[in-house]
Amino acid sequence: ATPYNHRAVEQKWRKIWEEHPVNVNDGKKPKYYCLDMFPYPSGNGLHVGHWRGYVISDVWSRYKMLQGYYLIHPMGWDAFGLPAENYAIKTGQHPSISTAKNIANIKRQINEIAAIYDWDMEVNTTDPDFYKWTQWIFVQMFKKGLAYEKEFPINWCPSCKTGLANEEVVNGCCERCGTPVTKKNLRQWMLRITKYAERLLDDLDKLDWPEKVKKMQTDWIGKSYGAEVDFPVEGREEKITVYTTRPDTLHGATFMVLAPEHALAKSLATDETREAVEKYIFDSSMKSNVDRMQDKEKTGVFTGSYAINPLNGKKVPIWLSDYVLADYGTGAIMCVPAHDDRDFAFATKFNIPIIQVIAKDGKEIENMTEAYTEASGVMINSGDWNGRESAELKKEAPMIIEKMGIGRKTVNYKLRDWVFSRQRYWGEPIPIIHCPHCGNVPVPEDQLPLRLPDVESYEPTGTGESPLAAIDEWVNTTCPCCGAPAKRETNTMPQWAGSSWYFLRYVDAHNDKELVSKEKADKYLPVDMYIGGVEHAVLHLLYSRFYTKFLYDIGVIDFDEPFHKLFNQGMINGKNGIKMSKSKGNVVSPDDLVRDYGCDSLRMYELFVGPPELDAEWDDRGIDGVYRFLNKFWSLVMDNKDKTVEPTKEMIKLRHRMVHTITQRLESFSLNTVISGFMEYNNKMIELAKKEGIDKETLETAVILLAPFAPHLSEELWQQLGHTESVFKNTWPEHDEEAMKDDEVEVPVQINGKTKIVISIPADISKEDAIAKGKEALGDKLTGNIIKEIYVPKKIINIVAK
Ligand code: ANZ
Ligand code: ZN
Repeated sequence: ATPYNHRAVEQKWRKIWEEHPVNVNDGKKPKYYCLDMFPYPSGNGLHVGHWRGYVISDVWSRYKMLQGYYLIHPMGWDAFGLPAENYAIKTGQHPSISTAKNIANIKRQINEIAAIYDWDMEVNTTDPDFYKWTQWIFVQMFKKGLAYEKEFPINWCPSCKTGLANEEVVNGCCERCGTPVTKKNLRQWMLRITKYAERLLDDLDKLDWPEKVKKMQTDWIGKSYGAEVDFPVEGREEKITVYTTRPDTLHGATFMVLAPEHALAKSLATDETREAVEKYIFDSSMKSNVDRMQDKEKTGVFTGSYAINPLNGKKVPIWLSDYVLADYGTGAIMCVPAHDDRDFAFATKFNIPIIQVIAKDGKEIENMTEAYTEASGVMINSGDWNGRESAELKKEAPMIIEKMGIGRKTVNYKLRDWVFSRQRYWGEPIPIIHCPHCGNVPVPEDQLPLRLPDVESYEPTGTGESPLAAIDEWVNTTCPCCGAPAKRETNTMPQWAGSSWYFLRYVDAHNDKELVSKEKADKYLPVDMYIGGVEHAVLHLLYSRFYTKFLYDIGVIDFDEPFHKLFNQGMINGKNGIKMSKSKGNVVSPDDLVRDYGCDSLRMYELFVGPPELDAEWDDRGIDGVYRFLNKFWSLVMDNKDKTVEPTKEMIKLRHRMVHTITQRLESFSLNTVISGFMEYNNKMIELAKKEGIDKETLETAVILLAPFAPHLSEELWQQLGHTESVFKNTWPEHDEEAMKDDEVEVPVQINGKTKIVISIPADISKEDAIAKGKEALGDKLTGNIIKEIYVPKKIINIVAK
């Protein structure tokens, strides 16, 4: 028969699919929306690691198609952002030109995967027809009071020369370039994501997401329950309010610490402390939050003032220290060194008394060497709270404090409002006009998109203004409200803006009246399965959920969670587990592998390298094994397709077992074992074909099962089996439990040729198992030394003994 020629087969079917798409919407099928995290079109193209996620999503998509769904499987480009802009700075080429080039190349590479993307749905975040709606959403948020301006010290990357959101700071460094982040006082646009904190937290319950990702979001939102307590300041009118999650320890508060930025910080200084206090405040202003939170030698300064513990009237010194953050809680804390690690370190360093208020194992510790941080044990040194359980009191104390009028019960979130402006060029202009009379006025909706103008120089100014600020004719405009001369906002949006809602646009990508029509949104949204890297567990996924909830609230869509199910694939690394990157010189390009082995082999090898949710190391040589499998399967089908073989029980059993195994592994996303399953069953089929032949239905079933994985080869073999329609017009095979069962046969068990008992055993049982069952049935009838054991398959078990 004709040998497998991957090039000819793949070329042939690409062409046929182009002319006759296999994923058609007949208006009757239910929809299934399978989404890939869309790529950033960088100049480096795709490597085999990028393929992995796209292959996984395509296999899943084709499987869903075979289950009878109309598939929504779009692709687009997340194309604003720093790399394109940095490239423009280096080469003087407009980012739109390099971006278009990169997109063309990556699109070519993506097409090599043979994923059934619907390119009619393609979006590009830098396309004015797209970012018109990114700006429109911003205007709606502005109108609802969710977008606001604020001047405050933000995270600043001195290398990228732009402000960053908290989410973009990783271990104190810029997420993009790794430069340590500093602080800069800048006027910013902010999005009030904190207003959605509660819903973002609660609704995680609705989602079929990996627990790990849910936990990361939960921690990021960081809800905590506690109390605010008002401490009077000695000799002053004002009180200082602290936030604590451990009001049970109130009797153990021996000092108080304020963030250096606290409104009262400066004024608490006395003549003796003023110089030191002011110096400390200035030094702290230069440090980033992350630096301040990291575990290191505590620093601080005594203000010279005292607060009064409202519970027991004790005087406590007020310090400033940068381990207290200005923008969390109230920016002031009561310090209980006996029960908090940071307070303990601080008190030890500055010789502040430590008072234990919770007994550990029923005792007061003699010389504390570390804080006892658990809320478990009996209260001591705590006035009339003595003897109570700390865990209980922790819950009850907020109410007690409230009743006493010295504080109140509160809830706090770690989540901060989202710093939404960037002082860079290559992003969506923020559609706001600053009018001296009317204040901030949004660009009227019928004037959107507000197009990004061309500039001569892309260089960030470093002054905290974007390069747009240098274009007078763009900046100077008139107020849409009163007509007075006014100025445009010159900051641009962060890269996350477009990716926060792009998945909604795909299903109505050409609509110039609405972001998405109600009709299409109802029919095709939300996303059923979202596939992408775990690195987006917080940023992108949190922002998308926020945008979706907002658009739900203003009636654009009628669901409030964007992604029902989420799958995170692991990374593919180069040899020795080193991340694939151009700079490391270990990038494997899919192009050569596709040429030498074919797309189908590479698709299957991408899955074969290991469990899809785990990182895997790439080794080109492994693809041979998959290639060999496809060749063997090809020959099996080609050699047997024209023989008329009546299906035997054996063949039927094998077919149902194969369907069962493959489906079960696919359903549980164990895609690597699906591939090894195919290899095993292929060998079994080959063996059977040699012995008694193989029936057509079994071959056909195997071809359908393989179709999501090796679509070209499956189409060809399906045709070779005599069909004229695409293999994807089939429905996914189902298995029958009964048919999977082994046949039982009755066999006599003999001792020295005399039948002692008759037992029932599986027809295809091994010799060893049959003998074992026979001996077991004989029990103590069997005596003497066993000389010989005989099993004539399906006929007789005979034990010869003396
Ligand atoms: C007294 C106390 C006693 C505390 C004790 C802890 C243990 P989470 O869970 O993170 O909300 N805190 C409050 N505001 C702070 C700020 N702006 N910067 C740094 N630390 C701050 O933790 C809240 C706890 O962290 C609060 O409870 C407070 O210290 C501290 F045995 O108050 B605690
Ligand atoms: Zn005006």
